[in-house]
Amino acid sequence: KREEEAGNLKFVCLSNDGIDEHMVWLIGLKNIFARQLPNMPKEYIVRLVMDRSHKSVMVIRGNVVVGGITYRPYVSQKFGEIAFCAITADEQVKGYGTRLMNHLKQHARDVDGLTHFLTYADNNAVGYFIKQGFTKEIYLEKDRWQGYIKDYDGGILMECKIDPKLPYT
Ligand code: 1VU
Repeated sequence: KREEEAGNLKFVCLSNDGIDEHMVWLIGLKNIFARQLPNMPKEYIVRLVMDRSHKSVMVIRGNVVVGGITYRPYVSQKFGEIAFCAITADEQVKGYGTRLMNHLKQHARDVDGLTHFLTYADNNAVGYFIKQGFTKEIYLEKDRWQGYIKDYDGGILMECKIDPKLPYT
């Protein structure tokens, strides 16, 4: 059974490109975010997940979305802003969140050319982000990100430097 599940697992990174199957996955991810991030307005989640300047890395088992991370790459500034991150309730704390973040780092570095991530982490998710290499200190020069990401007082701004060489996956 375990092998079957492992074989069925895939990680994809995509945005709203009009392909039916991608749309179904993005809607599934939007529903996970809406449930797991109850403080976020649902309309705001839909808008960003469906926005073509955002991308989503998703973990898919069978053909069902288990979780994902939606981010906006600022290619000229070489950093990405993570907007939402969640795993469906009954699959949390099984390592999917970690694997997802590793796929995100690999894709962001190798496809988008990014060097850093910034995110406003929920208080209760700070521990998870620290384990993924994020810090509360922001080392990135302010002129690279100021004005790109908006101030938001519902969370803690955190940063992660993407290793230039490490194989993440
Ligand atoms: O490696 P270890 O076993 O030592 O640690 C695990 C796990 O125990 C730990 N961890 C956490 N630590 C503190 N607080 C937490 N809330 C928390 N969650 C997990 O981190 C290590 C990795 O665990 P994992 O890879 O098994 O993590 P999950 O698959 O459970 O994914 C983590 C998240 C946070 C995504 C998942 O638990 C989740 O969806 N939680 C509810 C929604 C949420 O809080 N999302 C993040 C909000 S912040 C945001 O979206 C804006 C960016």
